[in-house]
Amino acid sequence: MNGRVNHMSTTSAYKAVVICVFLVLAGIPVLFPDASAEAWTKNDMGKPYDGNTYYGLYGVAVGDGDRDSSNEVYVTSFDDATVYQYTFTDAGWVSTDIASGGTYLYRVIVGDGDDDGSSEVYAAGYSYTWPNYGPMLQQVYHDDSGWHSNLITTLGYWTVNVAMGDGNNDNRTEIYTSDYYGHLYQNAKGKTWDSQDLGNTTNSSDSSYASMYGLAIGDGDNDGKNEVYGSSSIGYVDRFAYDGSSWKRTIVGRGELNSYYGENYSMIFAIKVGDADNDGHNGVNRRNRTHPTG
Ligand SMILES: [Ca+2]
Ligand SMILES: [Ca+2]
Ligand SMILES: [Ca+2]
Ligand SMILES: [Ca+2]
Repeated sequence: MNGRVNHMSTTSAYKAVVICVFLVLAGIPVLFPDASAEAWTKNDMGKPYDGNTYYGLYGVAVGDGDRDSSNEVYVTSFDDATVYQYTFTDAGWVSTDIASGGTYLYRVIVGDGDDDGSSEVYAAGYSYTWPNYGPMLQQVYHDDSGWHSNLITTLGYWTVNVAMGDGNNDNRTEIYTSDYYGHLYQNAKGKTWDSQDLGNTTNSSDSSYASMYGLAIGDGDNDGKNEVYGSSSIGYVDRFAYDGSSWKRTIVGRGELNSYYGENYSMIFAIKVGDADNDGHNGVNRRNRTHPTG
């Protein structure tokens, strides 16, 4: 009996070491709270749909998506292509199906993406639903009669990320999407939605190796104006800046080149714009498979 207990302890310790090593290799900071720190409690909010979980939930966002002055949690399910709202009630977390329409849903964000003064929910992915095959940026909004949704764009191929902000410095909010082929798109609401291809990260017009998985908006070069930043599977960090008449792409950095497999396997999966080194200036922080880099 003792031998079995000891064996399990050794196995557990080994697993803990393996997990820590994996997290470090994956470039994810591992934070160990000190003993006196307030403890976080993990709550399972429940699975929002029945049936098998094959791919699970891909996107999560917090915000007042239904315009009732309280925040909720919004998630996108890859399994059933549905946007769910989680609301906290006296009985606990309750999930509600608020939109279906695509086939594969990656991301969800909450905010005033159409710049009309009220918040909405935006989901991005790829639609195999006739007649709207293609990339999907879907607006989901709530009014007195319930939830409604609109398809915003059909540009590009397989929308892999979405961000919201004033990327072109006209004092209005737009939605920026990036796709599997490395293109960046701007989706702006005037009387109707206007979607434009702002450029791409690869010399070839479409490359499945160039997927622009990282997307961020901010003043990364500290000139007092916002830009849109993308990072891609081929390892570039790109700056897309609007000068008042046209968009220009500048390469601001590269990740570590995979010396064995080359550029096409040098992915930078995520980027953020912010003052990570607390020097009062913003920078672009990128994360690839092995190292977080400032
Ligand atoms: Ca709300
Ligand atoms: Ca709005
Ligand atoms: Ca703008
Ligand atoms: Ca700037």
